[in-house]
Amino acid sequence: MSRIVHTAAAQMGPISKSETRRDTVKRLIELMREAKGRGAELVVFTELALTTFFPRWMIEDEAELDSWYESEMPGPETRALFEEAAKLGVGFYLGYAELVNEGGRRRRFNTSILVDRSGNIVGKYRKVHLPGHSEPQAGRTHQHLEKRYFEPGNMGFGVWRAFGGVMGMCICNDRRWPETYRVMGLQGVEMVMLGYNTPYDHTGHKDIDSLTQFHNHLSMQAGAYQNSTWVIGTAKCGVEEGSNMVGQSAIIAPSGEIVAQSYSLEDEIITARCDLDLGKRYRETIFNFGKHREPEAYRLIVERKGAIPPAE
Ligand code: CDV
Repeated sequence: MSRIVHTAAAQMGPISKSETRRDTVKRLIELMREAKGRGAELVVFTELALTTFFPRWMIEDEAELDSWYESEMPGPETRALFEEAAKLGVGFYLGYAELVNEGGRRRRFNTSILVDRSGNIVGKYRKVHLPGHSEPQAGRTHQHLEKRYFEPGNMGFGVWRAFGGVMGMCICNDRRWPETYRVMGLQGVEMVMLGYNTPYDHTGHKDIDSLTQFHNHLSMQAGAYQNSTWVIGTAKCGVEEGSNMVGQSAIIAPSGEIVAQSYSLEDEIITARCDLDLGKRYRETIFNFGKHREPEAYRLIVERKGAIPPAE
């Protein structure tokens, strides 16, 4: 049986601070329709796809902060996207800010969901690797306050049987960490979906800003190859409220090769015919984890608290 998933990355250009959820959802629906028209059955939207990237601002008013989060999914403003998905028979990955009452307190997460072709949520992931700071940093043109506005995800890196394969999710900064892919790789993941908002000036070291594009692809291509999985990376990009963010949305095969890439810094659909069986030729040979991984050796190194012996 063929295990082809026609997949689209739905890149978004900037979302302004004043753009309403309703307007943004309209953009997402337009992108979904175009993706369907080009044969896609699964559309990967970006991180925090419903709003501007609000963690670039210091927000002290609680009600104002709450306004950037979703407390139900779907809610009144997002339901149209789910309805359109069911009508078109298209599934999707969507990133958004989640506000939830859990354990008797209000909690905030940077979240993504996987929705099947009937419009039902089949998986949820909460971002583990939160970049940035919890306090504004002096001398920065733009803040990155994810550590202030979100808790680290408490759901681990799950995988879900959907779209005929084993599907996984992560969000933006997670893509730079080998553990992200490996934890899913150990569960047999065949496609990792992720969205990102990546400003060029995120390290504060101007001399390495020019490597931002290189590192974007490097981390996703390495994660794909080393774990025999497809990776679908979708950007929010362009100059959003003065912050210049990288595009380069990409669909990456288990070989590590980029098979589709965006060329603009605007709303743009890219597609690929993703054969989920393609990972097998790596998973069963060079990256046969059962045969070639050496967990005992890794454990010994970790127990020595680092590979480099302390100086005498
Ligand atoms: N939204 C993000 O997680 N952005 C980070 C930047 C700040 C380093 C990223 O990894 O792209």
